[in-house]
Amino acid sequence: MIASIPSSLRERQHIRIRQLANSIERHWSKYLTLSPYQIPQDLGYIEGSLEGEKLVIENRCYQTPKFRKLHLELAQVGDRLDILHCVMFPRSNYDLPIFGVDLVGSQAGIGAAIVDLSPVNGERILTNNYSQFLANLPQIDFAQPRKLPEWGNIFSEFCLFIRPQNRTEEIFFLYRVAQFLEIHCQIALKTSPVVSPKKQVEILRGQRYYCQQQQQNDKTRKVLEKSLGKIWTDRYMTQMLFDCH
Ligand code: BLA
Repeated sequence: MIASIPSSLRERQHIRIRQLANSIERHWSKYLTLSPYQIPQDLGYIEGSLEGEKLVIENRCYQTPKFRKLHLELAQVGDRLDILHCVMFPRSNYDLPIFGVDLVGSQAGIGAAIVDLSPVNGERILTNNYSQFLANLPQIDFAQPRKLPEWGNIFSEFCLFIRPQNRTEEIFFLYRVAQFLEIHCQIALKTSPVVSPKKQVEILRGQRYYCQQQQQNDKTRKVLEKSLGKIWTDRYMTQMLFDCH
């Protein structure tokens, strides 16, 4: 079970971020056997304000028999930007995709909402069980789909990247994330380890590539650099957000 420590930051954040964080943790405690995860020193809770605006980051991490790291991060920049970032990294002896979600919101609304189950096996395609479930989800038409940046070649054909137009679309997005999580947790529970060492090497290489590409996200880097500086940002992006084992 996840200890119900009240998160001060969460209570101050955009309601959809709060709701999504709660939903992710509900799925994790319902389906997975969570153990503590050692967060690198000084990177669990961060406050920085080098150039003006204050940045606060709260991290929660767990591991399970099939996932080397479940990471939920909540961040706030001044009183203008709220961010939720979540990645589930499978252990490299499981042929499972990487679940990732990013929600960036302000008082004006949610500007970016992205969720995916990204394949990292040698072929970089989702296994049949995933693609069948995902293809069978009822279609939701969002008014403003967004274009992926170049480094986004890591995402699957089911990646959803939008700017929600209103409350209804925000709620539909959260609902879709819950469906992705539900599918992922249920398939992961039934998945057996990969025995072929060659396959494991391919999965590891796929996870490394995923991390390398994500580290190229200049929008994330810029937000962090402004408050933490270059050295901390580099350390944070390579050791906390997208570390590759
Ligand atoms: C975009 N991410 C962004 C944006 C900001 C951040 C400010 C721009 C929003 C916009 O264009 O409207 C900031 N995201 C952060 C920060 C953190 C964070 C500071 O996670 C953490 C401290 N990013 C991820 C994951 C995915 C992801 C897991 O961390 C996907 C699964 C995607 N974020 C992602 C993409 C964009 C984005 C694709 C758009 C980038 C672009 O348009 O160039």
